[in-house]
Amino acid sequence: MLIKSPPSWQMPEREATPEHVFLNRRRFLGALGLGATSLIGGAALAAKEEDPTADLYPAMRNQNYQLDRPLTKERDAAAYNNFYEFGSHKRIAREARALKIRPWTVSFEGMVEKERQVDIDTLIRAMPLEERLYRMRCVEAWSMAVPWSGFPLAELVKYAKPLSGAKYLVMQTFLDKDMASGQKQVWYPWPYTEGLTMAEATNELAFMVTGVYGKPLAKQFGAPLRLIAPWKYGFKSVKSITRFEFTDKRPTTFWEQIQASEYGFWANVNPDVSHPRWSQASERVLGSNNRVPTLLYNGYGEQVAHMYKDLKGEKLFM
Ligand SMILES: Nc1nc2c(c(=O)[nH]1)N[C@H]1C(S)=C(S)[C@@H](COP(=O)(O)O)O[C@H]1N2
Ligand SMILES: [Mo]
Repeated sequence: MLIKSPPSWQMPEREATPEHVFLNRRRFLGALGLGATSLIGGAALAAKEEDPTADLYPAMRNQNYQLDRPLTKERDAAAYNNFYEFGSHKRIAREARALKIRPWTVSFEGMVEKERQVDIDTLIRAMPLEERLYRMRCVEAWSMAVPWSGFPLAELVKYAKPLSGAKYLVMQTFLDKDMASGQKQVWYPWPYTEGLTMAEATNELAFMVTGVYGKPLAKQFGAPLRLIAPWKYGFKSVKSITRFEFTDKRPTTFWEQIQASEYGFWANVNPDVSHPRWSQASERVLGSNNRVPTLLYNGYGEQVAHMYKDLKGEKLFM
């Protein structure tokens, strides 16, 4: 694969987000009399207006998922996002307003009893919505703690009726380069593709997200449907999903195709396994300059470590 320029998030965070870019933008917004917050507020409002499931939020919080740190403020989490379909920088909320989230169809394909498509609102209303507080750790060594709303991925797997031979669940983002200008960058292997083993997909922590901060998902977070696998680096948590495929072959995922030696299939969080170009020992908490130690499996070992016990010769932490 020909790579014209390395994706910015392959660099350590301080290089990926040079301070001057951020400051210039702040100054620009200041000159317009706009704070970053008013832009974000606008994006969140737009998502809400268009969303026919808005009445489902806030969903009831599931108290089994507690945090060891304060929640990240909405304005911090909503103003610092990776969504390469709309550009390779972090202030993606504005560009992501081009994402059209209705009508939205999701397909179930491959090794299922019967392939079919379902409208997103029918799917969401068929699922048991709840709210969970999760930590989320990006491979770039920043993190946040967020109240996601959604339903267990295991419920979607049940709904899709996979055949017993299925070993992996592949999840893909939409493909529409007229809507998402980042997809005109032909050196990326669009559409964004991710995958989990069936054991991972049906693990209690794997969560299909439809909302955040007590509202339908704002577009920059990957509306209307995205994965959160909180024990893995953030790039596994694919946004704006349109296609689920059950298969017995392990998929090659988006970042794995770009740079397999740095972003593998498993990508479980581990402070002791460095990225080839930076340490993973600690993380910057969004909205502060605090660094905190990174935890094995992002602190979710009790729920997930058993899945990897007998896997030999796999790069589980890359
Ligand atoms: N389709 C798609 N999904 C994606 C990405 C992306 O660029 N496109 N970025 C990933 C990365 S690197 C991270 S860290 C998380 C960021 O999620 P957030 O913006 O909600 O924090 O989304 C992941 N899912
Ligand atoms: Mo990431």
